[in-house]
Amino acid sequence: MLQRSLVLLKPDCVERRLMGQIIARFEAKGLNIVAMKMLRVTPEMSKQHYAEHVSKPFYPSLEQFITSAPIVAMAVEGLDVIQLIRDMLGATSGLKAAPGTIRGDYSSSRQMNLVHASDSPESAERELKLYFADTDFCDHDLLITPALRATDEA
Ligand code: FUP
Repeated sequence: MLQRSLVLLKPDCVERRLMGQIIARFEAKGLNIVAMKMLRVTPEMSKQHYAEHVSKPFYPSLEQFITSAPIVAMAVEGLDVIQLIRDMLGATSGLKAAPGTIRGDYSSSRQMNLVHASDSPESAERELKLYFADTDFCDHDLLITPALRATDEA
């Protein structure tokens, strides 16, 4: 099924100048970036984004981190892309993520794990609204789509 996922390149990714390498992995996989912006997450946005974690002991440190420097937010489109990107990221902690995954290759931290991606269609819908207005999306069919998959796969 064609889906969209919210992907965030977190402050550690921006600071470490890994944005290009990580975006390149999504592009090389054949995924379609349909919205993208750099922004600073505010404490209010952090509490909305991480609503399920706000009462947890690690939340203050997580908020301090996610608001510490700019991030890049992207809407990434593709077939079954929500689970696909989660698989590309690997386990939450870079110490546990398998080699070959983004976190497994570039992160050695549980908090500074470089990239966020939505974990379900419901999360994706909620999170995309937090970062993007309807007018931010640039809908376009890539000319190379016929080279990426068969027509009956869509
Ligand atoms: P994920 O869905 O893989 O991004 O991970 P979670 O929703 O479980 O956690 C959200 C963020 O909180 C993660 F990016 C890492 C951070 N975190 C901590 O900093 N400490 C913890 O003990 C657990 C998670």
